[in-house]
Amino acid sequence: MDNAFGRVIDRRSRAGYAVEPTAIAWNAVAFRVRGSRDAIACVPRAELDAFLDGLDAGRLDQEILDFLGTEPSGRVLRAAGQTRRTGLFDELATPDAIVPPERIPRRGIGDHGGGTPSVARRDKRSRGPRPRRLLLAGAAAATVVIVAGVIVVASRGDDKPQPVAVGQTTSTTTTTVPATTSTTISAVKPCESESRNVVTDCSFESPTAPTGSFLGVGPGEKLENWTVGGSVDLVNKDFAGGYPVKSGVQSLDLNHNDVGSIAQDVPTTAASTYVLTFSLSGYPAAPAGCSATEPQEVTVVAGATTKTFSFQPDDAANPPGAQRFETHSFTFTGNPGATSTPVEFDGTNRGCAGGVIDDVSVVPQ
Ligand SMILES: [Ca+2]
Repeated sequence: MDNAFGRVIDRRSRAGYAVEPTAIAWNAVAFRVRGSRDAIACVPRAELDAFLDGLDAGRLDQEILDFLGTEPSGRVLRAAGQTRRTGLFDELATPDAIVPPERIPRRGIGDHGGGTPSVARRDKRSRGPRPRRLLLAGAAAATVVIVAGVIVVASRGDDKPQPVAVGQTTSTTTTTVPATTSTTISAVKPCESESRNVVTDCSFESPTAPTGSFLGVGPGEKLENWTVGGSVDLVNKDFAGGYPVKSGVQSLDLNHNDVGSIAQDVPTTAASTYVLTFSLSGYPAAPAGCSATEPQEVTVVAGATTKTFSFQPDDAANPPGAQRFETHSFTFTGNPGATSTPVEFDGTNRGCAGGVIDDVSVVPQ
């Protein structure tokens, strides 16, 4: 990717230290700095390009190496209020510490690393030693490109929640696929190999979530051709030791920290019949480490047709994310008098996890 977000994702190795993102929010990015010791560099969105340019050009080397050369002194990044200027910290309290509170109405996936207790420990009024500020020449002129959304990335090794269920299904076709693990995920994306498929970004492979983690995308933001409502997560197949992904390396969880939805207009011929197909899975609630609910339900709207689907995860799966996918299909009619029809997926589970979908296709019947 050629935007700031793509630049953020890259791991950067410098002489004596390396930098990689550990948490990305719409307002700021927290980078893990690994050298003679670990540290955190927090960069507000408007200073991202200047920070990365300075990093790549070596202008920040001395300052960062000096910081790594000092003993940790309790400079903990624990609240969004600390993200307004680029700074160096000794540690990051929780993955979502940099997210403004209005973006986290309840515990979200980004919290997994710390679990509820650590979230409880997060106290925005806490005051510790001030962070070391990094001097960024030209920061004010830096861009505002952003990222494909209000993004929240969890750090590696986080847990992930989810649930699911037993439920009535109104699909006209339901196929149960054997349990999928990260080692058996298909590299072939069926939705992409179907040349008649009119859905763009059908396998949720872009933008790229960090390996072993996920990206949260916020309300009103675009996910390639999908428009996001609420908040959702693009999740890598290796998250939490293995996460439900049908094909490629990512799937979409219709809940980041509350219900989320995605929608796109697909080109259709008026009054023609189309078949919408997608695969549904979910993460069991118990190991989620957050307020996940079961079963997981997803409502799909295509033109004038609305269907609700439910998924019951295997609570005994090991790892918990080794879940099957169930493939559902139903028919709908292209918008009369129009050349496109809106297709929307709505997660309805509250808490911090929802239905997991992958491989969406819409083809003429
Ligand atoms: Ca995929």
